[in-house]
Amino acid sequence: MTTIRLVQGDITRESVDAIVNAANSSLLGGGGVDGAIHRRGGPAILDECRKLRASHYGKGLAAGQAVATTAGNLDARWVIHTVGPVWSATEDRSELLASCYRESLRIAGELGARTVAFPAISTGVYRWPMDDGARIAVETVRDTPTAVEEVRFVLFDDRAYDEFARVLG
Ligand code: AR6
Repeated sequence: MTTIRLVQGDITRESVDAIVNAANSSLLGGGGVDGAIHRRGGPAILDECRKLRASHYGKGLAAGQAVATTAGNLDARWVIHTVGPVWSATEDRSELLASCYRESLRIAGELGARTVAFPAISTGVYRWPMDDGARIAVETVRDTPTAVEEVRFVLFDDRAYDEFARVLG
C-alpha cells in the first residue's frame, strides 16, 4: 500500500527520494515549479536535461511522458520531469494528465525511489482547474500499483491544499 500525504509549501524544500517537476516539452526550464526546481537545484539539472534533449528527445518530451535526472543541490536523489497537458475546454486531455502521474511513478519505481513528491501538475501556467487536477492526481496514484511507499503531494497554496484534502476524504 502506498501512503498518500498532503503538505502545503514549496516542493524544493522537501526531503524525498524523487521530486517530480511540472516541466514543459523543451526540458530546458520555465516558470512556476519548474523555475523553482532549477533555481534551487542548480545547473547540474539543466546540464542533464540538455543532454537528454540532444540524445533522446530532439523533438521534445511529449505530454504525459516523464524522464529522470539528478536532483543537483536539492535534498533528493532524482528529479523526475514530466510534461502536463495544457488545459483545453474543447478536448478531454485527462488521460494525458493521469499519464504524468503514472509514468512518474513507473520511473520512480524503476529507480528504487521509496518517497516521491508531486506538485499539482498542469494547475498553474497550464490552467487545469484545481478541483479536477486534484481528483485526477489522487485517483491515479490510488489506482497505480507501485513499490513507492509514500507519495507526497506538495501544494503551494491554501486552495490547492483544500482541493486535495477534499478529494482524499
Ligand atoms: N512548490 C510546489 N508547487 C508549486 C511551486 C513550488 N515551488 N511553484 C508553483 N507551484 P506550474 P504547469 C504550483 O505553472 O501548470 C512552467 O513554466 C502552482 O501553484 O508550475 O504544469 C513549465 O516550464 C500550481 O498549482 O506548472 C511549463 O512551461 C502547480 O505548482 C509550465 O509552467 C503547477 O503550476 C507548466 O505548467
